[in-house]
Amino acid sequence: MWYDKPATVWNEALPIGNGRIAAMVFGDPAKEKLQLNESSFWSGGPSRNDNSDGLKGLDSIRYYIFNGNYTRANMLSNKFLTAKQLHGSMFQVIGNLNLAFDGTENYTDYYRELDLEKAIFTTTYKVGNISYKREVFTSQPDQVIVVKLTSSKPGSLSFTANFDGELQKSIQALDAHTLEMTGLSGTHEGVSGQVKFDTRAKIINSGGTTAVESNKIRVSNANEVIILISIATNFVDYKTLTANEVEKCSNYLASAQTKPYPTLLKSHIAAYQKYFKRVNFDLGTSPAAKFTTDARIKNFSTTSDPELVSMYYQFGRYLLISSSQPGGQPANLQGIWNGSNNPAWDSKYTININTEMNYWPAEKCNLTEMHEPLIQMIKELSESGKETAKVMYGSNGWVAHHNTDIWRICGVVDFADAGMWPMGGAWLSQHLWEKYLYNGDLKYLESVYPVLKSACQFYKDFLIEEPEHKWLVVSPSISPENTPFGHSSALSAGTTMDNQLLFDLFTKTIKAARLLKQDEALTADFQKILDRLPPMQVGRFGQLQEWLGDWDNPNDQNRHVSHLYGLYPSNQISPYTSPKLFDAARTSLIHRGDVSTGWSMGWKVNFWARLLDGNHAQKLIKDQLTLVNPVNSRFGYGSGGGTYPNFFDAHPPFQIDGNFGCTSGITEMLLQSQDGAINILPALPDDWKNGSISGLRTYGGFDISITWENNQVQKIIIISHLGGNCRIRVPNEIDLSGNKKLIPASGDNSNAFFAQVKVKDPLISASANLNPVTLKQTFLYDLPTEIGKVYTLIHKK
Ligand code: FUC
Repeated sequence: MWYDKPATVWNEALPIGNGRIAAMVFGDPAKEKLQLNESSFWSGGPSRNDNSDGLKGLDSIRYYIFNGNYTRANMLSNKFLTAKQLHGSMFQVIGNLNLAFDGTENYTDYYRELDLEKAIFTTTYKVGNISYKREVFTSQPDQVIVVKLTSSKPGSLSFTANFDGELQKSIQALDAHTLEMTGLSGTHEGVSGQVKFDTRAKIINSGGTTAVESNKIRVSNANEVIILISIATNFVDYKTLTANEVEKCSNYLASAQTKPYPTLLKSHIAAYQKYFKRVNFDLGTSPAAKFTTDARIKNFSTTSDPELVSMYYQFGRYLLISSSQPGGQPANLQGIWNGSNNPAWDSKYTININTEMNYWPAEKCNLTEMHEPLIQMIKELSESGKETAKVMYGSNGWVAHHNTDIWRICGVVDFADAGMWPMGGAWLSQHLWEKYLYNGDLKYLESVYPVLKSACQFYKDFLIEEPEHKWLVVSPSISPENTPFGHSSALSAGTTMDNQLLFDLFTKTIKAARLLKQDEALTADFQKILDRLPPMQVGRFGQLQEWLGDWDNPNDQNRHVSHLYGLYPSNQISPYTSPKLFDAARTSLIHRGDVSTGWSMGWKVNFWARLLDGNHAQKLIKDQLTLVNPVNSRFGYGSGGGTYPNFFDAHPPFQIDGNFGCTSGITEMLLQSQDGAINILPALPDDWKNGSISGLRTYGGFDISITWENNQVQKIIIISHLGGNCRIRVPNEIDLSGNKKLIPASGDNSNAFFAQVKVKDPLISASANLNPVTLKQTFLYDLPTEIGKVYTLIHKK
């Protein structure tokens, strides 16, 4: 990624981070700015938001929903269920480190880049005939941000360094080499800010002098300067703020400053590349690639620039490695990069799609370690949400609604039509099982099983019988942030997504219990619940119904496509085992349209990949890679989504889920493993004629590398980490290398990680016209594998 101008606004600056600390770097020759974040710096402090009046209203709300008085149900939900005071805290800003350079106004030969292979920001420029260079990276092993300033002529580095920040309490120069800023997070919704931070910049110069100028440091005539930035807070965990931020901050610095720059650099690159290098992706290049990244985004819809897709894909992996590291906080709505103390949607965790989307690439893009902070957050929510379940609904188990934050709030936020969705825990819990399908690790499964079980226990108590079919349904609830056609409120019972989520939750929990040989009697109860969930329904327009009633409007272009959760990320809808649902899902998606908010388009790339339509998936990538004015940060809920010059996804405003969603979708176009086999190039667009991708991970622990030419698979390399049958579906016939024959697949796949789900047959409206599902020819093979062995498959001669 490179540019020929410095960033003038935030959406042009480039992100670096190590999962805990991060910066947006602007690269202005005269006035460098590093806008700093730390992942635990949130407003307020440990707090809860359960409305304890819940039980006073629950029965009436349910009564009004079943009797079609949605207005009344909505009013009572807001009164008895919505949080009274706390709607979530805000992820906030540490401040800026500013470097003002002397005599740099008239520079030439400007260049700015973010090297995704090494996770290093670099800018170079000339003043007169002196060349200057700045390199910036965030070290994970050393927990500091490192800046290196060099120039071609000794003695030509002169600048002033200072900190500023809206939430600062003190700024001072501790000595002629060390700046310090301390601060406290903001008070929000009546909870006083309790997160304290300490940040320090250590300026190490060779040649020249340094001096304190009030609370700044002045560097004069240096040959080379290294600046180490350390940040720490008093955060220990979501209940505890007792760490000593000053000690932590100075310890990181003390340890880093004992190491020479090349050592810091080397360990940074090694730690980053351990993850990044697992996947290589090549779609070829084109003349379009010689332009700056912002120009390429601008030209993308009118030129052929396949390399921009592979770069955007790797940028998604870069962002996940940089914003989500074991032991830290999960990536929030903006990952870890936020420049405002009152950010959009508080930059918190929206768990009715956005947080889950952040982690869609984790396993399949071979970044399983990056998934860990989310798994940890789910464990914490299961503790916090247990009290919510008791206090609000008198139920066992745990529940979370549509948002959470660093304090792991689980109540209903905002207002009922958005927040009254007791399914956040059910969706997040899918990640617990999903991870197991990739790693096959029973010890891991055992560690998360109590969370799955407790999630089921909540619904065991909370589900009620719906009067018409006697199905068990969730009520009150919504289909995230969408209102049925003609209804006065979004509130309803038994929405399609809720039913699909519960189908998955109970199915997976029962499977886990069996594998772990636990809870036989309880899982028998769970099975009875499973049997009484509503089936999916196909409505009068041939669409997959979003609600229990046939209330969809074919002109509804809401950004959420919640009822297609069953298509992606779940695997309840398959062209092979449920073609009618497959067709109905496609009809629903066509009704929803393409262009939307950033994350919605990212989701649709995954949908079209699952619908095996590579050209339509590519169309959505084009829609998403539409350049959005970096100054435009106003909320948009319809069209207007796209990509900022710095490759960040524009909802608008910036929201990182779109980046991760699209990275996931591109993977789904090339490789899928949810439908009984490993499907190679299931949705390859006609345009991506030649290419290769290596190191992707599938269910059952296989690493897959694919090379294709003229849209045909040439070579597949499979590394088997768990052994077992490897069933593969390919668009053309293949053989084992060394002239060995592959066996055509027969019967069910013996590999349990690939077991297909059996959903109930859908109910289909008498007015629905379904379209036939025609599929391209594919070839299906079985390859028995052994742990640790590598297998090479090649195009059949
Ligand atoms: C949900 C979405 C919005 C936005 C917000 C953070 O409310 O409906 O589009 O992504 O989360």
